[in-house]
Amino acid sequence: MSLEERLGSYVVEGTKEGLIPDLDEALQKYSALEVINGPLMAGMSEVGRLFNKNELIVAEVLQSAEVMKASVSYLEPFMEKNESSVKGKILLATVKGDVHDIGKNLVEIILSNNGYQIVNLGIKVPPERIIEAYREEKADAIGLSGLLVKSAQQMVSTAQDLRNAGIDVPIMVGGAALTRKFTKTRIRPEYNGMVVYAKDAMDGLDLANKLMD
Ligand code: B1M
Repeated sequence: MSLEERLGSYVVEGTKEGLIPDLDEALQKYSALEVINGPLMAGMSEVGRLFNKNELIVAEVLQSAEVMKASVSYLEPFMEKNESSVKGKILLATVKGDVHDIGKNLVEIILSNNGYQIVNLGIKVPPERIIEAYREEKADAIGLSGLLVKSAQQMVSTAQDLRNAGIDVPIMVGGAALTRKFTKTRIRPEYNGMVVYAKDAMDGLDLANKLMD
């Protein structure tokens, strides 16, 4: 198996045996983010495909998620850092009803390595908690993540609740359940401030830089 195939297979198999030496080898060829977005994400996509076909059970997907998380935290110190000044404070949350947090945590790493102060509210975060945190933290923007189809709808109601609470700072949304079109046609009309869709963590950084300019 090639190095790239091995890295994907650690995620698919949910095993960490041999992972670290292979991550070290990968860092000789690729940047930390390329390793995540390339072979590790390919492994995660395969996990999603197998899970869909009932060839993996939730417990196995959890093991895969553990390998992905361990890899991201091993790679984090190797990621580019640009900490010249604090560019803004962003609240991040996986929306109510959704436990998926690997993507959101990757967004946190990328943004905090690039000058943003992040308040990570965790998973299954109800709108009331986001509103409370916004008031406590006086954040410049709010980031919502969600991977389930029902999470896309949850983002619509979260945007409504934020609007009804008088909040209008920019909202950035992301996660596999969403599309640019859904964001534009379903979330944006429900909010008084700007709503932007990020397809991945780097896109999220570009958008945050534009929003905070
Ligand atoms: Co779940 N799960 N899962 N799961 N899981 C999916 C999402 C699914 C597509 C799998 C499938 O069926 N093929 C499916 C959703 C179906 C649907 O609604 N359409 C699914 C399901 C059904 C479920 C359960 C219902 C299963 C069950 O219990 N029967 C259950 C739901 C529980 C709940 O939330 N209430 C469940 C549970 C789990 C685990 C706990 C086992 C585990 C999560 C562990 C964890 O996150 N701590 C898990 C996993 C790992 C997955 C898959 C396999 C991988 C997700 C992942 O981590 N990807 C996933 C299938 C898939 O996506 N291929 C699946 C890697 C991550 C880096 O990517 O999060 O997309 P992602 O983030 C990307 C971008 O989306 C973007 O940036 C990141 C990349 O740079 N991004 C943002 C994300 N958030 C952003 C926010 C931003 C900006 C960009 O700004 C704020």
